[in-house]
Amino acid sequence: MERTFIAIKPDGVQRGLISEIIGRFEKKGFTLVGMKFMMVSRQLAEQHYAVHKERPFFAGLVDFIISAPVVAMVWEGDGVVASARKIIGATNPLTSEPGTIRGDLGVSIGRNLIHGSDAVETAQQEVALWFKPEELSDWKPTVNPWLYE
Ligand code: DAT
Ligand code: MG
Repeated sequence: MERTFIAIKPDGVQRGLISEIIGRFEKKGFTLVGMKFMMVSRQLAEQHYAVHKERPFFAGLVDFIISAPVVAMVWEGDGVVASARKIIGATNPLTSEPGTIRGDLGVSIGRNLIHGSDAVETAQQEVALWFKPEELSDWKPTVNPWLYE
């Protein structure tokens, strides 16, 4: 089944929003298959955001991501990559729709609370970058027949 990489950024952790954010994915019906609370090394942050390395905000973004712990997670479910992006909302919280995580909880682009992989292929790369295979649990919630026909 499809998997995506989700990370609660340092602002979400510092603001006490971990349970609020995790709860949205849990209540939706997606399955948590990996999670760790961690300080991110500069090397990992630079690798994760390598696609943005020429952008003017890159240095500040990396400094921000390593400034406090993050909650790194892998979530599983049918269509989870695109659905998680919808749950997260547009990059700038001021324009994210109400009802999304960023739209409900944030006010600025550099403090937008959460990362989510943007495509199935990116998700596979990010899961592999952040997690060893043995850190992921293959399990099927007993509630699944009530979520999937
Ligand atoms: P997203 O996180 O929605 O996938 P992105 O991949 O374009 O957005 O950018 C990665 C992160 O970089 C984003 O979550 C916040 C930061 N960022 C993006 N554009 C920015 C900008 N113009 N100024 C400051 N930070 C920015
Ligand atoms: Mg992105």
